[in-house]
Amino acid sequence: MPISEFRRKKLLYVFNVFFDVNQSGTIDRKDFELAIEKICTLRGWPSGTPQSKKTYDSMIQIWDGLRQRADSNKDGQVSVEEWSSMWDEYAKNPENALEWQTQYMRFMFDLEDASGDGGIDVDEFTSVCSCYGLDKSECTEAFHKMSSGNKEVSYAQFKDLWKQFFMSENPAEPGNFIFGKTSF
Ligand SMILES: [Ca+2]
Ligand SMILES: [Ca+2]
Repeated sequence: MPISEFRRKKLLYVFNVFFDVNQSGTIDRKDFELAIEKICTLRGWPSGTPQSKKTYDSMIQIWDGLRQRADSNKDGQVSVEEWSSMWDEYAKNPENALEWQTQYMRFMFDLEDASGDGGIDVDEFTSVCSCYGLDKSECTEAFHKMSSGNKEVSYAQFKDLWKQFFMSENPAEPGNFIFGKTSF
């Protein structure tokens, strides 16, 4: 069965905003290097600090995992088609997520939970999403929709919302908002 228009839009959005950082039309290592820079600048972690090294190591591991699984023609680039078919597989069986997918989910949660107290609040969420170029007021609205009006989102809740984002065909479900966009 082909991927529905709604799910395709969501996958393209994550591809364009969170992965293809230099907007070249494909994902490669350079995009990850740019994302690392963005994150370290946002957090104020100069290169050489343990936090910047940890960010670098996690992101490069995520890239290696993504590349190994999705870059089927081995050209060092992940295309929109390779990306979409990989997430379509995930949606069929999210309990069997690829290692990099789980690692990325955890990475994003830890990044957003800047205070490290185990919950993401609206300011934490908005600061990370806006560093990827998203509009702050839309991120704020997206947070309230994903948290269903609660002040914080825990990791257990985040995991469920994450799964919903990639699987849901229902635009009203809260998981659709975890990447800071309010409509697709
Ligand atoms: Ca790119
Ligand atoms: Ca927090």
